[in-house]
Amino acid sequence: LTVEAHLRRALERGELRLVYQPKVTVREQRVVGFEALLRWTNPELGTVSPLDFVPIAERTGLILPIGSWVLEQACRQMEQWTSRLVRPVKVAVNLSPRQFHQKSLIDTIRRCLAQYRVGEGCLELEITETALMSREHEVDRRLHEIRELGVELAIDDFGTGYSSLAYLQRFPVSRLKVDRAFVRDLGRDEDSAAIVLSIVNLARGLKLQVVAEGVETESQLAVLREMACDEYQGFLFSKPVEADEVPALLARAG
Ligand code: G
Ligand code: G
Ligand code: MN
Ligand code: NA
Repeated sequence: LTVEAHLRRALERGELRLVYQPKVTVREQRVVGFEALLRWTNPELGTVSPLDFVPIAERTGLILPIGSWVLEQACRQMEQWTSRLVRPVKVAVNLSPRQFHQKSLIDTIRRCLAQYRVGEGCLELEITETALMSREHEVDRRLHEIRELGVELAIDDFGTGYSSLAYLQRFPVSRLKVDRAFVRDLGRDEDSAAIVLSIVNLARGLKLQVVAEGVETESQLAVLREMACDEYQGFLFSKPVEADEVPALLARAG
């Protein structure tokens, strides 16, 4: 069987799951939320990276049922955590470009929010900068539809898409996520530092939160602290963890 054929059956066979990577404040290293990340383990193929299967899912349209499952699974999980914890847990879910434009997306989100107890403003959707670059008018309308449901929006992989900065002013987004390619060379390469600093300053000027991705070392974190970047994700604090490890991570925070 091809990877595509395996992927076609992955959902019904229960081979997909979500793991969660904490988002942490740069200043106090307090956990403020999690990003849900899809994992696929197949009996024949073993563990397949989303870098390999998400593009196949996107091309074949399988990303639509899979993406709906991801949204629902994240909301179900938030409800479970909320019933066990004192404070509600914020979770960000990645949306593929195709999912973002899918007609039924708004109904799917609405159904998830009706079915599960998800704290106010606790669901966030991450959309890549490149997904926002075409069909400006439709994109703008779609972003507003999502915001009207009380769902927050983040621009993922920011800095890689050459999008017009003018859009940022209009789009109802709350966060920019600095692509980890720029973060990787912080402390070693002045150009990367210049780019990250401009994104942080841009975000501050537009009153957006800014999150650095892929922080692996104390020296990268020190540079981000110097720049007054708001939040970070990365192996330095924690790799993505299984759902049942989330309560302990929240306890470690603070
Ligand atoms: O978790 P990891 O770093 O291996 O993810 C690799 C890529 O796969 C990232 O670009 C990430 O955004 C993407 N990805 C992970 N989970 C999902 C998901 O649920 N939906 C979509 N569309 N992309 C995802
Ligand atoms: O594109 P997106 O931001 O959704 O990608 C998230 C991906 O980044 C996940 O697959 C996650 O496993 C990966 N990731 C998270 N933290 C780090 C890190 O510190 N270093 C590296 N190399 N990858 C990371
Ligand atoms: Mn992401
Ligand atoms: Na990203």
